[in-house]
Amino acid sequence: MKLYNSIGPNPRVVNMFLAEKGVSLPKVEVDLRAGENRQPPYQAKNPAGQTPALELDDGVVLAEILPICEYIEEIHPTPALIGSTPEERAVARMWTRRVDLNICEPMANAFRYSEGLAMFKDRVRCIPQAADDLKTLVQERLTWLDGLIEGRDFLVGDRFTIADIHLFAFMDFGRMVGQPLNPANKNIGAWFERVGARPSAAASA
Ligand SMILES: N[C@@H](CCC(=O)N[C@@H](CS)C(=O)NCC(=O)O)C(=O)O
Repeated sequence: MKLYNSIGPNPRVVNMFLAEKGVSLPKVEVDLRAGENRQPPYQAKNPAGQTPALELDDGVVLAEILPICEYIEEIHPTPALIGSTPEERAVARMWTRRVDLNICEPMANAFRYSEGLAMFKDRVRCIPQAADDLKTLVQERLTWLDGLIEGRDFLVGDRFTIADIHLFAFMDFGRMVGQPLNPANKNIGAWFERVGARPSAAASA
């Protein structure tokens, strides 16, 4: 098994997930800036032309970070980062989907359409005029989340999960590329510090 890895928040999610599991995998570095991911032979492995991808020993290639993490959780169930019961897993998946759809995806698109435009304009359809609205939408959703996590250590109560990893990796990226944390969101600020202090955050940076 090997991980096609690169810079960027998506590979970081998988790397942080692996670090929390105490699992290390052979890695092949893909040069995103040079566009290696958008050409053969990498594109034959992941037709979406994105990283990361996990190649299994039988040659099957998994792309998309959430299925990759689900697979890792199944073969390395402890510590559970999705859950140990059907209910725990469903709750973690619910929060992961909330942060993905409401925050991570619009944040990534806002980056592609603004600070990342020079890199992305010839790769994907870019909508520069949407960038500011997407950034505002992300901040609105983070403020919504700030209220929801009042009194909690992590997104799913006192349990550290994939939802925390997903949101942390994107927010840590966003703050470096024109989407800073809003200091008024005190709960999110404290949560960000708490997750950032985990050894897996440094190990995956
Ligand atoms: N939905 C994909 C997103 C993957 C993605 O956007 N990866 C970025 C790196 S963070 C990438 O490959 N960017 C370069 C490009 O799209 O050319 C996933 O879940 O893995």
